[in-house]
Amino acid sequence: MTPRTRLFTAGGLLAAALLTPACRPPGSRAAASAATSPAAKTYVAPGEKDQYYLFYSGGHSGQVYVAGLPSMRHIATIPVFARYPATGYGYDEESRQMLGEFTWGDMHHPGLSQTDGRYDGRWLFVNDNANNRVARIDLRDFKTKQILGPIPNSSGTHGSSFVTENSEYVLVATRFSVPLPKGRYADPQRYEAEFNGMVSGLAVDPKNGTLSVGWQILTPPFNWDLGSTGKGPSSGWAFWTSYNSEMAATNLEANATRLDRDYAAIVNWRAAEQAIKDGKGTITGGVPMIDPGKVPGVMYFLPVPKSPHGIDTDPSGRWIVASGKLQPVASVFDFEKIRQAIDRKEFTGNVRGIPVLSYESLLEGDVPVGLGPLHTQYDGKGNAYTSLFVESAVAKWRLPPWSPEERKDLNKVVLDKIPVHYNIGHLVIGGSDTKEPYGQYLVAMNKLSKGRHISVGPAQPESSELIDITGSKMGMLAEAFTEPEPHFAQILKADRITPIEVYPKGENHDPNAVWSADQTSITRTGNKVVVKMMAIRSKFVPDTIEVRQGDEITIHLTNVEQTTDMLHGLGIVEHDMNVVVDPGETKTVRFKANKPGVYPFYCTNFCSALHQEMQGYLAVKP
Ligand code: K7E
Ligand code: CUA
Repeated sequence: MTPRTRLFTAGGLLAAALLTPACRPPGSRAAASAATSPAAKTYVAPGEKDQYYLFYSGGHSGQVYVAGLPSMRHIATIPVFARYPATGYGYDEESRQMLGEFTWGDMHHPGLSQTDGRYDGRWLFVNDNANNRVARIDLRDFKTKQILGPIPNSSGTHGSSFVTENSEYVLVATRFSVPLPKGRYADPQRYEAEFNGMVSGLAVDPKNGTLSVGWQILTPPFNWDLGSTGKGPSSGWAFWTSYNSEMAATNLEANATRLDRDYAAIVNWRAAEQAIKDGKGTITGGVPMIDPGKVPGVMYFLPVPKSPHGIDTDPSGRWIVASGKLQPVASVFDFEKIRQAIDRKEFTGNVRGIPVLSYESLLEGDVPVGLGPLHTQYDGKGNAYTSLFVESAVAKWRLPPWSPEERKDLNKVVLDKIPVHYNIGHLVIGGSDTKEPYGQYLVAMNKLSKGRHISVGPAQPESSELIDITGSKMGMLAEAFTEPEPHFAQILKADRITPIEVYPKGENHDPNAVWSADQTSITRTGNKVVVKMMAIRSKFVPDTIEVRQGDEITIHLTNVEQTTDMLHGLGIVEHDMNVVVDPGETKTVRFKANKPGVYPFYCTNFCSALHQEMQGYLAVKP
């Protein structure tokens, strides 16, 4: 069924329910056509599937959550920066090595890979603000494949993950500044002189998505905030806002709000790439770095409203919208004018040799959107949607060109406002950061839910609300509760990707994989014991492992199933160990048999009628 007929059918079912007299308050107007009721628009009947993926960040849980739209149902968790026993992530050798010494991450902004300015469905990149890392999830199997970092010279990788038009780079800017290279001590009193921020271009291998540090650009110690990449006329450029142009080191609440404006960075990333090729960088912390005060053409500063958060490029690539939390406006800049000013060298001054552009002459207009504007998204039909943190609302407004009359009073281009619950941070429209937004749904990601749910005690969830943006007025459709903390999200059309559900046996190149009982083995070399084990409904082979206390044990576990949804786990009692193997997958675990005794192991994924019988013993002789 096409989505339309599916919704219509669902609507028909709902209509029947809604028309039951008991469900309708006395005196209410006849129910609007059920097909257009909010419930019908989000109803995905049992057995039916959602139209879109919503990939939202799990904040300081370190994970990505996957929900379906329009149902808002949570479908999967993709562990990235923290252990996750549900999928055995962080227990096997490969994922343990990826996690390294860290047990958590603070994920903020997922970014989908792009080809020609459109989502290509290959990878999802995510950042870790706490431990300065960026990770790549492969959408072929929804698994984390790489964690890059801690990135050299980079502290607080909040201003990422912004993907360029053809996934040449994932761009990253630092929230914090530190003395460089990292590990060097300097008195925080000497912040302005000794501390620096950084913009990094992480190169993406076009074949397999592998990330590496391509180049870095040294910046003054401003606190870089959100950013976006260019397209069309702004192709090859990227933008970030910042706070703390005062370069204060303490009590930022007061000390970083003294001046009238902060700076946005306008970065020509193609010029940065070229400068490195031309040998204009210096190697710092092992990676090539450019000082933009000495290499002209790489970075410019544009004054923007005070304490801005988001800066978002529209789908045409011409309009750049920055919002200052402390001013009730969204400032619109015309990139074509910015480009002309740069070409004509129309600068009002410089900061550490980095040219400053003129706010007044480049501003297209300050749109009075409301209180506490943070982020802006686009529907591809000329409209912009800005989240209002203080006002707990989303404002819909129209991008330029504006008539002379509208220019006189830009209230005229503010078209609609809808309340959200409560204190919205990010908002997302599918494809807003591409050339072709889907323009059907907007998800408001609210920071507080304040008891709009049955009580769960003091630790309350966040709330996310689904808003219909197909009409002239926005329509509230549904609300879902999410764990801390969905900072940002990406929406992808479900039919854009076809993930695999079984790892084909032919693609398993692990030399320790075993596919039948006669290939399994237990081999001892000195005090090292290597077990090649297979899991199949409903047994482990071998199911008894005899070792001596102090032995180092390596288990290569292969799930020989080639059937979808047939997972097995291996949990070892009192050994803090659990791995899960998907069909056709081999994973390796390594541990020391420190304690004498007999320890049962068992399958942790309910796999069959005899799942409970899927168990064995690790026998450790003293
Ligand atoms: Cu929560 Cu983008 Cu990190 Cu805004 S951030 S609200
Ligand atoms: Cu295998 Cu349960």
